[in-house]
Amino acid sequence: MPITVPVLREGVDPAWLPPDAFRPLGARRTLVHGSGPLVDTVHGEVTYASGRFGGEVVRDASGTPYDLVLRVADAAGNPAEADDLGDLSNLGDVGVLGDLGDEGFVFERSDGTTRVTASGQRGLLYGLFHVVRLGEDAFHGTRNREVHRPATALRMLDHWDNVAVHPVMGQVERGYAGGSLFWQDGQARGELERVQAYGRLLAACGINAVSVNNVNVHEAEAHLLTDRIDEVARIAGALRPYGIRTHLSVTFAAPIVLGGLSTADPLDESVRGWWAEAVHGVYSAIPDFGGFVVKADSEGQPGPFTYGRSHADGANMLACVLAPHDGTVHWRAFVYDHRQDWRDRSTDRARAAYDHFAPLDGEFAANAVLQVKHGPMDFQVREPVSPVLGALPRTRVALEVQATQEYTGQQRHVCWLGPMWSEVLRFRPDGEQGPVIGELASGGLVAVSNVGDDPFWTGHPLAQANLYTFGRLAWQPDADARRILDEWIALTFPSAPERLVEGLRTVLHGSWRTYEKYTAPLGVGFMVQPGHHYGPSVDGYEYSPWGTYHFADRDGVGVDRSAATGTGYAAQYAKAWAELYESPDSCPDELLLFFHHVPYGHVLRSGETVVQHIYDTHFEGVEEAEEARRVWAGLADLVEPAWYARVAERYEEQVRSALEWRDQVNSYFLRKSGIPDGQGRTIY
Ligand code: GCW
Repeated sequence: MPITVPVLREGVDPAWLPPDAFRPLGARRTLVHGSGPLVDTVHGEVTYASGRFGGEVVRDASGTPYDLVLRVADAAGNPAEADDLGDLSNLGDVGVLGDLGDEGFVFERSDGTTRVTASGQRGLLYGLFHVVRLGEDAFHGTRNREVHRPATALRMLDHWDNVAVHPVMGQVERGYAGGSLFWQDGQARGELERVQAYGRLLAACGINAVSVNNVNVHEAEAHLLTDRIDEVARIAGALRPYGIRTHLSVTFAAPIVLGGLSTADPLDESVRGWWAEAVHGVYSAIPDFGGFVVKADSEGQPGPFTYGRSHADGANMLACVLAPHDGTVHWRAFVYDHRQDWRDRSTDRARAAYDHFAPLDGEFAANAVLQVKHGPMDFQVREPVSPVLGALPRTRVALEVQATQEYTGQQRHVCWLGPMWSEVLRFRPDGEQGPVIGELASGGLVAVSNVGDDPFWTGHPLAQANLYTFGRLAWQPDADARRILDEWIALTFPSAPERLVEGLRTVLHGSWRTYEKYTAPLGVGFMVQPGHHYGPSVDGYEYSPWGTYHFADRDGVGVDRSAATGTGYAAQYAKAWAELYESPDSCPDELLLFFHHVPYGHVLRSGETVVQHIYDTHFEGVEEAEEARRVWAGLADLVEPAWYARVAERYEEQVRSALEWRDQVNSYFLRKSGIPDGQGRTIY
């Protein structure tokens, strides 16, 4: 039976799956071949599109020709059932299908027929969305066989959603798109059609896993693991038809909080027994459950340190009870001292994850994944790539990025993060040789979701591009981010005139660098308002316990992280990078203040002094934001009014906020340094 494609309530934006994106497919005659629940999903999608655009869907191979054949075949290239598809000779190559795995597919076109052949049902689903992405191009000419398969098996979104509204963090911690898609009034939503539609959007960009609750696990969320697992099961049921496995964040103290035990010591037999029992319950309710996400010994969350145990002990205990069920534990590496004394210059938060985890390489179980933030601090607009990602060759490592724009404009500013993520994924920890991060992240790619129950999903409609880009980069980490953006534009705005396509590219392509220009300079980070992290406050975190300092004084600014005179962080990299970062002369400009404390008159590699660079980029950043606002205004006639208006309204706020950033940062450095702007512009 085909599934029923989820229908969005009036006013909810279809994002990158507007009905028109299915027009080319929906006008054709399609054979869907194979069986199983995800084939039913594919069948449902084609039925829906055909019903809308006058095509036809056929389930049994009878009669030819077809415009499109979507089929699941076995590893030998044979269709799942004997039939007379008549074109198997052209599949031939046994090896290819054998390598496809459950998620890959072969795409080809000859003799007027387009064929997607997968060896697993998930592959068929991704093949279907490949056809949707190609649009009319999928149905013309001849195409040699292309093999598509994801670089990594786990492409995940973590939701920091609270079940009950948190007094400080609200419903979604660091969420800028309304309430939770999953939880409302302290429980799982009764109506889950939108969750299913979310799964559909995610499948269309290649995401296959979702964690449904905050890694800061409060009382209500803790119970999801045991007595409230049926609520999670309902959500999992809504995501499953689109090939998405559900994961849960759990508290390390669960045996105490939920089980009434006196300890959560990972080496204690009763603790292990309690977890095994709990996990058994989870899999009884959700047989394809993905696993746990754990934030332990971090920002107040409990962890193995309490019992004098290592993080490998903690992760492995959970891995062990999950293993019989094919589950995975995602253990976060975000462990640092958040109660630091700002007077203490010997402690460097940037060092913490490496210092904690590098020595544990080789100790983690096969189904334990170490989940590492892309930078050593915390999702700043510019950070070096975390040295942890290259330091544990015998550990499965996952890369974690933030699609939610906590430090990058909170979905009030346009900040397309594709170029930043690409830079991280292409980074070679060993220098010239060796694998890139995109290859090293064998444990998967994870983004903190930027989605909520807002009608546009992401608050700022243009932030949809971040979610889409993440999914596609997770599938293919070396893909060109700009090509992904073009795909997003083509899907979101089918048959968009060139002026719209160009306008969207213009406002998105450079938006990350624009944001960087008017906020914290040269990799120094933070300078945000404490707590909510929106808007400028240059000294907001300067005397805080969070380990986030810039050390500006009358002579200079920046953090000395060199091995020779600083915290030694630079030495956590392999030789090539360690040497490059060690000296202010070779350190890349954009990271200079992350690695060095330099005088304001220090001349950058660009030839400009540090203070003049700060002034110039802050003026430029505001000009670029104003220019983007102007470009957007010129697209008013081409974009649906509500969409247009939401973006236009956010541009007003972005420009206001950028000005505030510019003037506070520039005034601060003028007052500290006493060095006037070389161009004589007004600084307050
Ligand atoms: O970026 C910081 C956020 C916290 C978050 C933490 C983390 C969920 O400010 O809100 O907590 O990172 O990644 O655990």
